[in-house]
Amino acid sequence: MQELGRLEDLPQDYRDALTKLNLVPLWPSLRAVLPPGKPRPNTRATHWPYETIKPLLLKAGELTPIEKAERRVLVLANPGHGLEKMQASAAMYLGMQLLLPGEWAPSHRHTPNAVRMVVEGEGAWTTVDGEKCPMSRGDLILTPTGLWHEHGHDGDQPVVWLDVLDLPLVYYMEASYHIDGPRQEVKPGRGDRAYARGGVVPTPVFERSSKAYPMLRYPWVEARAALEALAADQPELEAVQVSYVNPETGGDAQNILGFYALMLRPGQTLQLPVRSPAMVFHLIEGGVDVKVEDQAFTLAEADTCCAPGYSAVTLKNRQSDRPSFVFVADESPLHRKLGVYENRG
Ligand code: GTQ
Repeated sequence: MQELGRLEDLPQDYRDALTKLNLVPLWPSLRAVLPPGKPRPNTRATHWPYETIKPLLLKAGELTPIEKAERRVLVLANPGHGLEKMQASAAMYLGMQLLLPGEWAPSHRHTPNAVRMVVEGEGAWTTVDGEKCPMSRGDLILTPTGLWHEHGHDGDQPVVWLDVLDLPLVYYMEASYHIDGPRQEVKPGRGDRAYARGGVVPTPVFERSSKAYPMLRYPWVEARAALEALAADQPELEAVQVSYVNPETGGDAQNILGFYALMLRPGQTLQLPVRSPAMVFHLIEGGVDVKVEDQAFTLAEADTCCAPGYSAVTLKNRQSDRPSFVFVADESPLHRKLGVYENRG
């Protein structure tokens, strides 16, 4: 590959003349912005063990009242991007959020899409667009772009959940903002009940729902049962995985990030294809070894890790007698829509 000229090769007066006119020579930076063969991601494979986060999150509960936080979150920041950027990957943001009994995180709406994966505790709820969604371990709750959402807690133990947002992308697009609102009135109707069974959807007098987001809560009991049924039906199937989809369209549940649940059979080792989108893994149940290129992590329950795009990822169930269950988030919908999606096998 041809060595290109460096900035230092140019006379200083020429460089100064360019700078004054807001001009930049391309060739000294060409290889950096178009590296050979594959991207050079800033995203680093990173592991955030829950046992290290939890005491600090509970401490935040003592140090900072909810009124002073609005959202009491410790952000899982990727050191490869710089911690202050608060990003797990190019497009994904991760945060662990704590809500204490009786607390309320007031209603707002914003342009980035969010989902919540409930980590522990019972009795909390998120009201999204007037629909009150109970939060139980492993449940996935969507708060898509523009929809009002607030969190409350009627239980007696701390509740923790993982927030996954496309905030870094929307912020980069200079399209990120929020609006505060009044407490929502809870409306009748629950998408998780109306769409409780796969394969059939509500069709009152032959009309289907035109809602962009007809289902806002995906109960873990249903996703887990779907994985168990799939594994039993197809004993030869290697990747026992389901996607969280919009039940009206069959398309991705949200526009930018994709969400999946994966079951690793007892003792199974699963090699994932090398694909362009970055990925996040959060362990719902079991114990899993994760290898990302030459880095290795052991995920305990409630641990989270990320892998950059274009990397070889292998997952291994550490349990030989029981399955393990992993929640996966990735940037596939974004890559596919933009036409840059790649699967290199
Ligand atoms: O719960 O609405 O982690 O607005 C970051 C921004 C959570 C939320 C985050 C948010 C929220």
